[in-house]
Amino acid sequence: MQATLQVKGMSCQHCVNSVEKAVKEVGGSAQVDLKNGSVTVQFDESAVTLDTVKQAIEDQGYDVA
Ligand SMILES: [Cu+2]
Repeated sequence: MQATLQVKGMSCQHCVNSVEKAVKEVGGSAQVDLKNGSVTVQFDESAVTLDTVKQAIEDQGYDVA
């Protein structure tokens, strides 16, 4: 599944790396668009839920809309 999330608080490459790494750790992949403050995530729904992906991003200190 693919979803685009609005994520608040990302401001630099460090944030991009943190978010991408966090999503990777739960088994998905993420593409961050800093300009739009959005993150497009892709993951296998049979392995991980959207909530888990969101939580992984929030655990890094960002707000997921
Ligand atoms: Cu940053």
